[in-house]
Amino acid sequence: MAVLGATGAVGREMIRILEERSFPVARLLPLASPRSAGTTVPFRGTQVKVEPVSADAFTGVDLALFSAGSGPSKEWGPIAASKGALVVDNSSAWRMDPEVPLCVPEVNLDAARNPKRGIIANPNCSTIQMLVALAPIHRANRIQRIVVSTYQAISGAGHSAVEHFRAQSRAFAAGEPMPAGPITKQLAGSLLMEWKRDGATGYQEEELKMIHETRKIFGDPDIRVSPTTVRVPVVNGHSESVAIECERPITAKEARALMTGAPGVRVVDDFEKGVYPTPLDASGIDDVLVGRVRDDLGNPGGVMMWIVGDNLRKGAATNAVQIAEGLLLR
Ligand code: A2P
Ligand code: 11C
Repeated sequence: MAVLGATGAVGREMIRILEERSFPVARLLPLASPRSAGTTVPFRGTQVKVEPVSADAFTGVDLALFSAGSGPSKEWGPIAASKGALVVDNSSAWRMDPEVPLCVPEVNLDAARNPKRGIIANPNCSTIQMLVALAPIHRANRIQRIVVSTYQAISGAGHSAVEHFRAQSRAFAAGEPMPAGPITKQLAGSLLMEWKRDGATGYQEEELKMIHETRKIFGDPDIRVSPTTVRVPVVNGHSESVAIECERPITAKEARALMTGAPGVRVVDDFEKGVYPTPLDASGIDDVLVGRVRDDLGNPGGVMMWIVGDNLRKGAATNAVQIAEGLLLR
């Protein structure tokens, strides 16, 4: 079993989760760029050597989890698949390819069976956590419209961005000048919208992903999704303010009942007692946490809620491992 991007924020989490879930790995092959030559990653009490990715590396590999970015996924996905590996790819490279399933196991595992190209795509973290929470509602009363604003943690931008944010935060607290690094502007003490911009629509790519991925995963080209994505000064755990409208009017009580006990969802909601989920609550666990479920006073018949998830775990690594479990182990 290979993990491409094994030294990155998501790759490290993938290896941890394989160990945590006792995935039946006969041999782990951590792959990265030649820059990582000589490094090791911990797995089951030993240090495993990281190898530079190459075509030969995939010989004999049954399953390959990829999280090295779109470029390496485009390059190595078809090569790994041609050598017989099933590829679960966490980048955006293959998500909208009609021959590549885009899968959240709680929502559409069946769509991922027998992938034509031997590649299955893992959705974007902000899409995954939103759809895990909304799927039980959508199944009972089709959601027609979603308005979502995100509050996304810096770990979504990778390992070196987290390091830079920590340095920015130290400088901010000390009143010193901001250190240079991969985050283009100051995040400590501020908010940013620095995803790739699509001039034609005026949307950030991160927002377009939420629109198009939701349609593909729900198998509903007509669902209307209106997102605004924002980076907040949080290390890990994405949060989302979500308003929905369904085919028939729905109440907060009904929505809460549908989500309670649904796979992968935990309702954490007692507003009067000050109980609602935070990114710190969601960090390190796999369930998506939902709170502040309330009737939408500005749009009667609709419901609003707050959805929080660990973007590195359920938003990336856990979802990829669950796809592999669902297809290979069951
Ligand atoms: P490396 O550490 O050798 O650069 P993150 O998302 O945290 O930034 O991590 C990205 C991961 O993807 C790292 O493991 C990185 O390896 C790997 N990676 C980036 N570019 C390539 C590439 N061209 N080939 C193989 N692995 C890559
Ligand atoms: C972020 N959601 O938080 C991004 C990271 O398409 O898989 C993941 C990007 C993707 O910046």
